[in-house]
Order: sequence, then structure tokens, then C-alpha cells
Amino acid sequence: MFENFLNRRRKEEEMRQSGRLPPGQTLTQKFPVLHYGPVPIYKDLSQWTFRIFGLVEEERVWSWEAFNALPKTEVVYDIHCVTGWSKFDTRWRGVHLRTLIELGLIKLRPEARYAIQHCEFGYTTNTPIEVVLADNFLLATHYNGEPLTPEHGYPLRGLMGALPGQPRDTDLYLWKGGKWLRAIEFTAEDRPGFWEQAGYSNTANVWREERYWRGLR
Ligand SMILES: Nc1nc2c(c(=O)[nH]1)N[C@H]1C(S)=C(S)[C@@H](COP(=O)(O)O)O[C@H]1N2
Ligand SMILES: [Mo]
Repeated sequence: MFENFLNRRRKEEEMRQSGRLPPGQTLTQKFPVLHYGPVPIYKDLSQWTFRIFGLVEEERVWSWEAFNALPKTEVVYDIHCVTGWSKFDTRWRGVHLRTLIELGLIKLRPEARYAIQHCEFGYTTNTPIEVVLADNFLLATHYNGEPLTPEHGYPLRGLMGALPGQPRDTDLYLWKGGKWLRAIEFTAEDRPGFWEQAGYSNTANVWREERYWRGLR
């Protein structure tokens, strides 16, 4: 117990020293579960689809099978939750949204400026398109070599991470990735999502510590 505590403190200090611990965060070695509402349970994925719509040349819909046939990558992210915990070197597998563009599977219209993630039970979260097209964002199906657990977003979640040791403008807090993701909509106007309407920052940059609203939206 005490040894774990020392170990945690030592790792945290290491991350601080190497510039990987954002302001106001502490290191966790657990993987907390955070969301509003119930966890969807899927009997099978035969009815499941993932859709891209809005300001794209052509709307796209993938079945679970088709989605899994897309080229996947393995990514190691640091993840930062607005409630104060950071978890380092987490290993994910999934599809980069920008891969779908590179493959010509989706073409954004020039007016597209924001991406809205749509999840089960109506949860949404919004970001500028630069964020979801950056290396920060993954359409994740696996964590640590295993399919996502139901609580962490099975079968698909938007994952908002930070690349270890490369702090940048597109590093946002973890709530900017929707668990149980079903669609991404591209829009011209911004549209604050669930937590954004509940008082969280719209921009959510971890290095500038944008946690909650400052003044008017
Ligand atoms: N669909 C959905 N996704 C969600 C949320 C939610 O309430 N619903 N909460 C967000 C928040 S606030 C956080 S901190 C992360 C937590 O992810 P985790 O439970 O895998 O740690 O999921 C995000 N994605
Ligand atoms: Mo959160």
C-alpha cells in the first residue's frame, strides 16, 4: 500500500519534470470510469452502425464489420481528465479520422469547421475539426490489446489523448472523446455538447487549464 503510494509519487514527479503533467493534474495508476447516464449493453453488433454526416460531400455509414476492416493503428497517449487525474502511456488501437480522409472515404466540404461526436443516449461533444483530424484523436476499439470494456465505451469511442512529451494546442481533456460513439457530424457553426452545456469549458485545452466556463460563453 505505502509502497504503491511512493511509487505513484515518484512517477508523478518524473512526469512533472519531463513536462508531461499538465497544471493542476495528478497521476493515477487506476483507470477511473466517468460518464453521465447508463452504460449501453449490446447483445450483438448486427444493428450497430457508425455514420459520418453533415458537411461532407457524401454521407457514409459503416457496419461493425466494415468499420473493423478499416486500417487501424496503435497509439500511445497520455490522457487527462478534467476532474484532475492523468494517466500516462495508455495504449489504444483504432482508426484515425484523418485516415478516412486520406483514403478518400470522406471529403469535407469547405464550410466544415466543427465536428460533433454523437453517442448513445444523446451524449454529444464538440471540437474544431483540427482537433479530431490531428493525431490526438482516435476512433478507438481496443485498450491495452483488448476490446474496450462496456464502461470504457465498447464497441467504439472517440478518444482524446495527448502524445507523450509533445505538448500542443490540440491536447484537450478526455471528455472531448465520446464513449459509445455512433456518428460524427461536421458543421459550420459550433454546437456545445453535453458537458459543455453543463458548465465545462468549450475549448478544454489541458495546458491552458481550460476546465470550466470563464465568464460568458
Ligand atoms: N457517451 C459519453 N461519453 C463520455 C462521457 C459521457 O458522459 N457519455 N463522459 C466523458 C467524460 S466527462 C470523461 S472524463 C471520459 C471518461 O472516460 P473513461 O470512463 O473511459 O475514463 O469519458 C467522456 N465520454
Ligand atoms: Mo470528465
